[in-house]
Amino acid sequence: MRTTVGIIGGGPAGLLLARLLHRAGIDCAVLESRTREYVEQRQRAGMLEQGTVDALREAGAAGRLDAEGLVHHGIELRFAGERHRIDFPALTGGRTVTIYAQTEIVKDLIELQLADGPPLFFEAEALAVEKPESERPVVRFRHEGRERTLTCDWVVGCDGSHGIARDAFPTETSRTYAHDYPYSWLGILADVPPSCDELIYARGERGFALHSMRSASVSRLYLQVPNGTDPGDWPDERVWDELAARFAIDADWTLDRGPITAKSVTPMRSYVHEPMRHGRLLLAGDAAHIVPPTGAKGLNLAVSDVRVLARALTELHRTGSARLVDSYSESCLARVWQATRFSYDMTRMLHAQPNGDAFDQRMQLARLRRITASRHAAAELAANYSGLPLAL
Ligand code: RFL
Ligand code: PHB
Repeated sequence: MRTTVGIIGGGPAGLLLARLLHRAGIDCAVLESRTREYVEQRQRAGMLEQGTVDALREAGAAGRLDAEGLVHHGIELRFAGERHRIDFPALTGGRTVTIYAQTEIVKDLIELQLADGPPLFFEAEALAVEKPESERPVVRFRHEGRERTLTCDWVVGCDGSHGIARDAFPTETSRTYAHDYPYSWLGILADVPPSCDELIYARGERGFALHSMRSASVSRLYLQVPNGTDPGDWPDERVWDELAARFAIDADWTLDRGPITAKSVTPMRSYVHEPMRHGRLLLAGDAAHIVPPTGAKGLNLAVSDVRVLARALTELHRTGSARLVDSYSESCLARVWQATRFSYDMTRMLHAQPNGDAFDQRMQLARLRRITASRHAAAELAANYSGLPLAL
């Protein structure tokens, strides 16, 4: 098989890139190792920056997002028995964020892709990228029990944190930076209307909790738990009791309970792979970087990478200029490190340190009090959360 841009991975990064290239008249193909059902059900992100919504609109993939997405104007911070609202439009000159599940973005993009191309192969597992330094890099993959090859002008690794594209980067010129946090998140989906209009980030001695949502009738909630936690040790009653205790604030507020339909544990990690390009192989999304979910940045970063990359490949295709392809890694990494810093700061400020000392706790409270007391500090949080501008 032969294509111009071979894309490994049919998550949000790979699917959106395929859409943007297709609209620019660039030939591409997507290889996805899992089944369609699996990728459409994988529960993950939900909070979209304005730039992510704009990118999906540009790709012609925002019909349902515009109809069903929930526009949010702020978040609530809860700590030390207090609640404080961070008002995004007032602090950022009008920016908002939107709640729309990653599962729905993936469904929308797959439907478009299967309707009018480019080709998307499920259960097509990439095994290796060969000759990335050459003019014609090759992806070796397994599909329907046979080993096959896809010869490309460019290969893009959108194959997530466990992908294989990174393995084709030479160790001498690659560097990885990683940080593991001493806690995980237990996430649940529940068939119950959210107990709040906006997301609540709650810090307390029992640990962090987050109240998010998927729709007017489905809630998404998270609890900080120790690494290695087995979801089986958390029967529904225990989850709700713990959430209620962590969000408890005053008699006016109660957490509504309902049937839990999904439960899973995710470890928290920061990871950056530099550079994001080697020869004719480029990385985008979780394949190149992971952030802990506290700042809601992972999916948004993946979309930003893909926007920059689609513009770069389009310019190359139309004018022959490799200027934007050459600056791709550097321009993405500047934004990636800012999101890595913000996610790290939010995570450290809101989670209980296992065996944390009293000094750590006072530092967390001092940070939170600075944000709630100073318009300047709140504006800094709002600017990062709602999304820093995309430098192109
Ligand atoms: P994905 O979504 O992991 O997709 C990669 C795809 O590549 C496929 N693949 C392969 N295909 C072929 N051959 C191979 N050898 C392959 N190896 C892998 C995989 O099957 C998969 O389909 O990466 P992508 O596209 O870069 O997207 C990144 C996002 O999924 C991720 O950053 C976010 O989900 C992170 N995240 C959040 N991000 C936000 O912006 N806002 C949020 O509110 C938010 N909340 C979250 C999150 C992630 C979470 N978890 C579970 C990690 C909440 C959670 C709990
Ligand atoms: C979610 O809705 O899944 C979500 C929202 C905000 C976060 C993380 C996850 O910070």
